[in-house]
Amino acid sequence: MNKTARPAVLVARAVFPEVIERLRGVFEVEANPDDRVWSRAEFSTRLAGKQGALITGSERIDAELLDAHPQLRAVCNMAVGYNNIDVPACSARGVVATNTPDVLTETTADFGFALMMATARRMAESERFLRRGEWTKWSYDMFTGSDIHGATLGVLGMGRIGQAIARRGVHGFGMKLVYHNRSRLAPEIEAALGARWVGKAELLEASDHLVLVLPYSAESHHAIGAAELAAMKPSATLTNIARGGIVDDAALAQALREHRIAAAGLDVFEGEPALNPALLDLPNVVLTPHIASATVATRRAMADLAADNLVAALTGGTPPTPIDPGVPRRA
Ligand code: 8YV
Repeated sequence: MNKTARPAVLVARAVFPEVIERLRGVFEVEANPDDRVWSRAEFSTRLAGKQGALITGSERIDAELLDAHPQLRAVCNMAVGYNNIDVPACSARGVVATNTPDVLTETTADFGFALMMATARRMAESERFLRRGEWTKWSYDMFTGSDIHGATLGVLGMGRIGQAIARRGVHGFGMKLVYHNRSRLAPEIEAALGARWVGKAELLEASDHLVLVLPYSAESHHAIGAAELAAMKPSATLTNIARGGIVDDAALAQALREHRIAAAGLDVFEGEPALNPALLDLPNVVLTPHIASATVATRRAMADLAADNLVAALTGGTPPTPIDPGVPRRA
């Protein structure tokens, strides 16, 4: 292929150098080695003349941006969640939008389970206490938490990651499982997990440990707010590894302060990387910076899959993981 005819692509955030090198073998690549989070205006300026973009959750793709860049043919997200992409707007314009499902399922489930356990067993709070030099004696009730084994695990959003967390709870820790999802699991999967589908109200009431794994959308915005928190057991924990905005963080901070639930584990926040300062002052919340998929192997697999999608989309191939498989391509 004539070098000047190679498609031009933008890689919006820093990523494994090997992945950039591979893309340079196929495309003219503009990368972001300093990993600055570009403003929307700068992102748009850099998209000029690009046929494709490898993006992350930090970059928003909407109708206005697509209309400003009619040459754009593919946006490949290095994430399974795609609430940063207006998929119908892409499909309507023949722009292929892709995400990275499957490759992060088990890693993200490991983290969700670990965060739930850290929350229930007060690991972060007790570690801070120890580091402050406050550990002077054993006490029968020092950092007593709640059990995971034998407890009732509640899962809101029973997709791939929800099911992987459920497997850990049921098969590894003998937990009972209740879940709520728009569509029920196939009967054989429900049977294998001993899973009970319940309405959202019953899920809130029954869960000892409630884990949120649903996609963010207008419908799931503040799915957990003051009323939902009030319906939970005072001994319950809440873990959010899905998206900020699914939980009303201000209402959660208040519920934690008033011990209306026991504790929370949060990997995602409304308006992240900023977070509600009220959360920082609370002892009974474990806070992590959106790292549920962050193992070296999984981040590499996500980057490789995003690159596979970009290469296929712009070289006449079939992208492995399109979000909307039916989209006719922009010429
Ligand atoms: C990403 C995620 O790290 O895949 C997702 O949906 O939330 C994370 O795995 C993050 O979105 C960066 O793009």
